[in-house]
Amino acid sequence: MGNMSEIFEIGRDALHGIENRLGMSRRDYLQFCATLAVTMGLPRGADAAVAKAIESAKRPSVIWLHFQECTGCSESLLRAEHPTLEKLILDVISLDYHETLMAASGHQAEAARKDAMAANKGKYVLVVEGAIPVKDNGIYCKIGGHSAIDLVKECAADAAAVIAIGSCASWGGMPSTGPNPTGASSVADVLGKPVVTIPGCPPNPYNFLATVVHFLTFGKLPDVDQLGRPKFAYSRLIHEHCERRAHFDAGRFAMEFGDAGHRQGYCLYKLGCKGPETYANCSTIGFGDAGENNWPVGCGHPCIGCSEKGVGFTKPIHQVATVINIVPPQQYPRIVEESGKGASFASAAALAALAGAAAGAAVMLTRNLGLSHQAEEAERAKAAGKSEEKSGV
Ligand code: FSX
Ligand code: SF4
Ligand code: F3S
Repeated sequence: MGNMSEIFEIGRDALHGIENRLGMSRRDYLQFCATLAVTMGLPRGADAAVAKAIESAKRPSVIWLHFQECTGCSESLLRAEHPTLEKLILDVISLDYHETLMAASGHQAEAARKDAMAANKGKYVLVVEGAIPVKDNGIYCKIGGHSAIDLVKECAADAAAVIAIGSCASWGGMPSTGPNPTGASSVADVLGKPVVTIPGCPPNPYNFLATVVHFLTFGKLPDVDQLGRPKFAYSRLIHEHCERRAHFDAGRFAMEFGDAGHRQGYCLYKLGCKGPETYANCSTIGFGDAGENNWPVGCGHPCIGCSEKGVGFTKPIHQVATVINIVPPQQYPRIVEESGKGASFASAAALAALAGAAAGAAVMLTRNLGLSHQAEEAERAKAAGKSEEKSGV
């Protein structure tokens, strides 16, 4: 924990208030604030500021719109395994309009949206979940008689901040998969201005919560990259922090689901893992508070790049990824020396390093991965031929 004196300045009464509100102990609450501060990449001591902000800041009014999507974003926030996450989300924001959660329907629901917008003009946060169909004047998604295009423009006009949650709202996501018959588009494209995006299908709830808490703590949204993604969560490739990375560097790959390599937790690159071209923190923070390794690759499935525009729902799931950034593998020790298996990744790295500069090495490595794959295929064909000979087929 960071700056204890600042934390105690928050005051016991205030913390008791939090304990009652959230039904969690002071220790758990402070630990939670520390986790959020770490998720945001904030320096030591910032957990105190986070705790103070959550305790004292007025809950921002949030208007949450749903368009073309599966509601997985809301589900992932509210069905989180961590019992306090849902409580905290509903405690730090005032969710004044959310079509799938509110009890009101029809005219009452419309009135709730208008009232919340009027009462919090210029101060509310607009969260958009789902893509917006723009083809044929937006007739493919209408709520209360209004097209998604009109609704998002109306609600964004007086918002203090707009957050696109999930890949659908961030860049079109699954509904925009070719041939994209409805013209599913991102919030930024429809509004014609950048917005904060939290892609992922669904995104990690902590990334949303950390973004909102940043807004509460510092009065502004976090720094974002050129795609509007908070840098604290999306500035690293999944591949950079993957627990299977050592296997990648050592050239040990699962070749088929259920084969020996797959069962031993080898790298899933050759099964199409898009970790090498997907920017997200899935490999470091995991999902659902259900323990370590609770993320796609941790569960044995290749990352499909669900958060990355141009990768998720665009590239075939089992097509091998483009390796766009390589930390020179010669920095990593070999794990195991296997002979007679064709060029390993590490030996390719050594050759590439001898051949020239790091950039050239990256190209060589990518190329040699293919060669390594071919060599392995040849080995397998040879082995299969031998066993056929043995069995007299
Ligand atoms: Fe679903 Fe959200 Fe995917 Fe989309 O998440 S989990 S289809 S990103 O908008 O509800
Ligand atoms: Fe992990 Fe995928 Fe990279 Fe392999 S390719 S190290 S499984 S992110
Ligand atoms: Fe999605 Fe890949 Fe993360 S599939 S959840 S970006 S590991």
